[in-house]
Amino acid sequence: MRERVVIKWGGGLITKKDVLKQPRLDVIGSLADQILECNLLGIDVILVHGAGSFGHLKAKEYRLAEGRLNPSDSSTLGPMTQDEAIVEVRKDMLELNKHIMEALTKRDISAVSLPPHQWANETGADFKGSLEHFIHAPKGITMVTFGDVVSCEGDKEFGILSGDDLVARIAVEVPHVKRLIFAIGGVDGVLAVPPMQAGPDDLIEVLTTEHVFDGEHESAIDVTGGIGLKVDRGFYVAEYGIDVTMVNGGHPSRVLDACLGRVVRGTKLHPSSSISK
Ligand code: IP8
Repeated sequence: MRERVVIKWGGGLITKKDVLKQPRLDVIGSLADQILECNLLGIDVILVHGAGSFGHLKAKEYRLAEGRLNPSDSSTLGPMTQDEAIVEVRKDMLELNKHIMEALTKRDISAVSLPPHQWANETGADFKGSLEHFIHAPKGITMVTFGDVVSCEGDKEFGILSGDDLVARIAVEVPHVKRLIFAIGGVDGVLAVPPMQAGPDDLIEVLTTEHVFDGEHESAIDVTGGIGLKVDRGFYVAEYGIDVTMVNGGHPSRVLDACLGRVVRGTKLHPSSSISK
């Protein structure tokens, strides 16, 4: 059986996060080159991408992560209803996903996209939905999915399923996954101090659960959990003996090195205990 890696492309890496629906096509192209390299070296990739400005801005405006609001709260939102906003955010995410699928197919990478609103429900690390298509993906096929608006049980009705939750279940439940790589934008990994104050020595190269790190989260933009959620889900995965590394995706060769298990500038997550997969 070929080795598998799960890669999360952060939304802040592949889009301009503060400008509505602006993809970084050059970055997406270079990251797609690294997936091709992985395939040529005999590694199958499961790719999960974040939302960036294709998801978070409207999801924030219409408070989609909170689920269905009562009528008095929803009258304070923008001109659309929450239902219209769900349709728009799903459409926008499909548009971002299309850019990614185009970059992959342009490089002759055979890729299949599985939008979560079609197969997943509930939010958080124990979201529901069968991973059979990921498990049974034929050799050489890159399976792709992404953060999305999904249905939820009960009064909540809907919520935001983050790509960070998707990678956690996928890495643990799909057999033969050796590594999980978070390719993030703007930083080399997890930093000990806020990015604006950080120098090269402030990168935490090996992160343990005891570490104090700068978990600055752009809650004005993000509806999901920022670096803190990645670290949390990363430790969950690392406990199953899977290598988890965060690298600066602005240096695509680091993503490839991390996928191959080479020593790379970034943050490796060191679990406190281990569970067999
Ligand atoms: O960027 C969020 O996914 P993430 C998905 O992976 C939406 O956390 C639609 C905001």
